[in-house]
Amino acid sequence: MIRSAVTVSLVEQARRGPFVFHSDLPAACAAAAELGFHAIELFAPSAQHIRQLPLQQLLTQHGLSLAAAGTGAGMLIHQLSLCDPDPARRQQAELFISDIIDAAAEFQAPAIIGSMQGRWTDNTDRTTALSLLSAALHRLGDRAAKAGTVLLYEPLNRYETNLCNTLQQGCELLNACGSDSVKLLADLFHMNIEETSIAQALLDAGTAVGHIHFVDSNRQAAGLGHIDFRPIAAALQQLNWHGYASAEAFPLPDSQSAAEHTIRSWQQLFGRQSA
Ligand code: LER
Ligand code: MN
Repeated sequence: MIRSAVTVSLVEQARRGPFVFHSDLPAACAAAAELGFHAIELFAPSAQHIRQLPLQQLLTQHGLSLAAAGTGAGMLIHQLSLCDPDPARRQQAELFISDIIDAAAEFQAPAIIGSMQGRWTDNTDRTTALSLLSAALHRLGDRAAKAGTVLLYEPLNRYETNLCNTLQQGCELLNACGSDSVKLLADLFHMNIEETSIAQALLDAGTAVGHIHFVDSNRQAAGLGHIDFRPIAAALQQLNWHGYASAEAFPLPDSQSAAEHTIRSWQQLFGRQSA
C-alpha cells in the first residue's frame, strides 16, 4: 500500500524551504487529518525539540502516523555534515543524526539523511568523502536497526550535493555501505533533474527504495508542475511498492492548497491501488 504523508517544518531557518506546513504543528496535524492524509513527515530543529513536542498526543488525536523525520537542521542550523574534513565535526554530525534516529524510532519512523551527507571539496576528495559517508551510513543503519526502524538516504540534485545525484549512485553507495537497514529516499523533484527516466530509475532500484518525496518538477504540489506521474505510478504498482509518498513541496499558492492538490493527485494515482 502506498500511504500519503505531508511535510511539516518546525525550523525557523527553513521558513522558505520546501515544506507544505510550517511552524504550527497542531494546525498542520488537524489539516492533514481533515484532508485524509495517513501521516506527517517532520522537519524539526533537533531530537530534543521532537521529544518536547506533544507529538504522540497530536498523532493519536488525529489518527495520524509519523512517516519520517528529517535531519537537515544539522546542516541548516549547525553546518554539520557526515563528510566534514574535521573528525570532531563529523562526530557531532553523527550524534545529531543518531539522536533523531532514536527520537523518530519511538514513533516507528525512520530518519532521513539528505543535506547532512555533505559534499566533497578541495579539503576532502570524492573517494574520501564517499568512504566517510558509507562508513557513517553503516553505523547509523545499525543504530536504526537496533531502534527497530530503517534509515533513509536521499540522493540530491547536483546543485545540492556532488556525492550521489541518481538512484543508481545511491544503490552503489548502499551496496558499499553493506547495511540492509539503509534504504533510498526517491525525491521526484531531484529525480526530475537527474534521471533519464524517473519510472525506469525506480524500477531499477526496486526494493532499495524505502520512501518517496512526492512533488512536482517545480517543487510544488504534485499536479502543479510538468511531471507525468502516470508512468511513475505504474512502475510503483509493478514493483508492488509499499511505503510513503510524502509531499515535500513549497506551500504554494499556500499550505492548504498545496496539501489539497497533493491529496487529490495521491487519490488519482494511488488511491485505488491502496484501497
Ligand atoms: C533537500 O533538497 C531535500 O530534498 C530534503 O528532503 C533533504 O533533507
Ligand atoms: Mn527531499
